[in-house]
Amino acid sequence: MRALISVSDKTGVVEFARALTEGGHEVLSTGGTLAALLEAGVQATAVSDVTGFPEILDGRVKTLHPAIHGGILARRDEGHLGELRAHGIAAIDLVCVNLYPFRETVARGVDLAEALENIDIGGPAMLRAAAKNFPGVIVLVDPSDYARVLEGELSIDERRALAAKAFAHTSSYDAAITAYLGADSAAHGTEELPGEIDLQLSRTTELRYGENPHQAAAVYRLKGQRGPLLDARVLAGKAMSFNNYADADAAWALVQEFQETACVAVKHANPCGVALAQDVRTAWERARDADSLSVFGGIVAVNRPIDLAAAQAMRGTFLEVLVAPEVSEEALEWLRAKKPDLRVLLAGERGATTLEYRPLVGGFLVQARDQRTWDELCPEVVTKREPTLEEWHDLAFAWRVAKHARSNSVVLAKGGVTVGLGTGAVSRIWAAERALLNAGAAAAGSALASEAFFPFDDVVRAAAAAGVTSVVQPGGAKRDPEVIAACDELGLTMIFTGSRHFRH
Ligand code: 93A
Repeated sequence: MRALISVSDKTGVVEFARALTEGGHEVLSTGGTLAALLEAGVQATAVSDVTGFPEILDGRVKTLHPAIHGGILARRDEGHLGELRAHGIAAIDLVCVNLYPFRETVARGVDLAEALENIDIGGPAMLRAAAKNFPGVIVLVDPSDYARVLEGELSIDERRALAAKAFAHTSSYDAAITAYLGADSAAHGTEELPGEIDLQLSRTTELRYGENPHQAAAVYRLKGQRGPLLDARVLAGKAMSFNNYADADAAWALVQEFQETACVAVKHANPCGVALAQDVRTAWERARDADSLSVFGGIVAVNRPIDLAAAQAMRGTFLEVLVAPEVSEEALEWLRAKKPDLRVLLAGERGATTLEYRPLVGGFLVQARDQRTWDELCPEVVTKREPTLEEWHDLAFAWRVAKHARSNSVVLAKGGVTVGLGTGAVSRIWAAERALLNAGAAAAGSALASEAFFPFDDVVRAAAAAGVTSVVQPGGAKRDPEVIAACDELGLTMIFTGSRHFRH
């Protein structure tokens, strides 16, 4: 067997290569890897001896050569192998590659030139080539898989699983590059904000009062702007209040995060129960039961039409507002008759508003809205244990909720429903303790999301003690290594998103 080894992370590579050569296999290697192997006394051939071409352009081109890619990509049939022979190319049966540490490099805050230098091109090309040809080639991207290869022959299913792992790796690598380049172009300075904002406001709706009865208030529209609440149609119920608008806006923004049928219950601008389900009635019931105490007087948003079954399931619960994309005629008739006070709203268009304004006495703070979604992130597993598929779903779900909760927020979720929420806390551990207390026994097996990083390992320790099994957070704290070590010690899996979502 001929193995090509080219790794940036050199963990375990000397032992692996030594075992291969002792087993009578040939090892080919690139500059740094070759040097490490030779220094450890392991026999290996330089890739440049195979290609007959030196590494050029500071290593930008080292393995990008037909002698390498032909050897990896040839089908193991007479036609392709004959073609290899005709060109004097030997087949490569194992590709062991891990990539330039792009994520780690940009996390250090390097300049663009250094970031670009750390975009690996040859590595992903070899990984993808080997993974495409997995029936004939073993592809290794993770040092923890080296041992298995040394144990003996791999089944076709095992090779296929390794190929899937390689593609997952290159895809997440590309996502990290995309996020970096995209984030860079979305200026971090204020250049993209206008120097002067002409706030042309027109009063659209009178309100009885503001947040409290002694405060005057009305709804104003920014000239030319649209919005789900600004343009909502009130189909039934009492007049909307100031707080109803604020909470319904928050509920609608959160429910829009989900493709699946979802229901969000909000109190005081914070989610108190969020759930996914097959149908809108069940989503409502699950969101309600997530915290049946807090939902009293709640503001509810769903992302599917309200049907009669869903409306009737709201019977026993006092609600202030219901926002939906549509309401069936019979549901509306029933709601008007049975819950005449409930404000039933059809949300308006989202509009193209990209800025948001926060009050500052005498002015506003202005910022670009936080429109980053889960799908744009490139989560990185930082613990020894990888999340299971269920954990991935719960982590993504909990993260979406945490993004819309007031900081500090910690969200626990399991099976597409929140089981505990700690929101608007002045310390992260208190947010976590609140969420864990809320969840009680339901914390067992749940996923925990935090909208900002953990300064200490206290949250993961408290979470693990309550039975939480997976964690998502941005990462980036000084003590990340301690937090990761605590997770490994406690059997938790944790992912870093690299993206913080404060909401004050
Ligand atoms: O600069 S590259 O994109 N061009 C290449 O042709 C190439 N071939 C392998 N980077 C390339 N690699 C990468 O070099 C591998 O993915 C690996 O991360 C690294 C190993 O380099 P060395 O053996 O010199 O430490």
